[in-house]
Amino acid sequence: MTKTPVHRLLHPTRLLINLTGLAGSSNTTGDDQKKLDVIGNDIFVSAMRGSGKCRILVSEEEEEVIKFDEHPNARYAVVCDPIDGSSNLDAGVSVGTIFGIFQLPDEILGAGKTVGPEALLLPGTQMVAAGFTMYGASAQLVITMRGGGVQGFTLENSLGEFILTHPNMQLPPKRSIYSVNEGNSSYWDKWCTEYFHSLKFPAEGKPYSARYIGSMVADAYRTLLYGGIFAYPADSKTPKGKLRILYECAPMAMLFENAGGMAVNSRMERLLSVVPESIHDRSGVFLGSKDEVQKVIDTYNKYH
Ligand code: P6P
Repeated sequence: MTKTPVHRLLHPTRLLINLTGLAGSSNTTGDDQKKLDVIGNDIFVSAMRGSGKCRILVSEEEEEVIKFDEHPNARYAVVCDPIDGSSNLDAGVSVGTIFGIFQLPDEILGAGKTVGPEALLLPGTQMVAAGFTMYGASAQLVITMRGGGVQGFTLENSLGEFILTHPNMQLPPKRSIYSVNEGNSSYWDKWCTEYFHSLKFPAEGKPYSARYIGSMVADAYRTLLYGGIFAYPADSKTPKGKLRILYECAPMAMLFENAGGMAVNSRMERLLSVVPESIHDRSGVFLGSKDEVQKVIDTYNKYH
């Protein structure tokens, strides 16, 4: 029997055919897991384990906290969405990995000490670093914040290295672009409906442009780059909101605040101050240019 040559087995088409589609399972928050969700999660878990620096890990794809008891003195806790936006994968839409890093208090570290999920029920202000990667058709990016500015790196394929292409990213204070899934508008609160209506039918000036990809990293990156506002409001369909506090809202809020923007929840509270009730807790989110988020707050305050 003739053996199939290796290059035929590894042919991109073959790999792609095998890697798209559903994995036949669902994650902790009920989303259908794509094959790349599972693979991305496995890669992230093994990378955190192998680093020797991570004590516990929260992943969107894992019901429970992952504890690396083999590293009892590791000082960091990591939260991540391994492949955010994966529901769009088969359509070739940019997806990415969102992560946040917390430093654990010394008193809970050391051999024999147990560290549980309660160690991560913290506000995003406690993070020491945050960032996301974006795997897009035009470029692969890493956007990070550690101790101050927001830095953007782009993969230079010929070198196989990430180059600092967007040093100290800063959002413009305003930009007439809004990004929200308008398919949910029948579920929005009255103040929220009025806010988006005011962008589309302004009393003066031109209407805003609408841009919505449905992949948070892609929508957030565009908003970080051009300005405007990204929103996923809590509404009558998702009273707590859809996006997860620990590994979607908080890391993005840290990046936007450090890039001169703002990030609030559906009660206009600073997103970075919100403490999750559980590791997969959710929140409404409005994040973007400072003046644009202030318009949301002003409209909300007319009703409360
Ligand atoms: P909808 C992707 O599934 C995700 O978690 C975020 O990346 C994205 O912003 C949001 O959900 C899109 O949700 O309901 O508009 O498809």
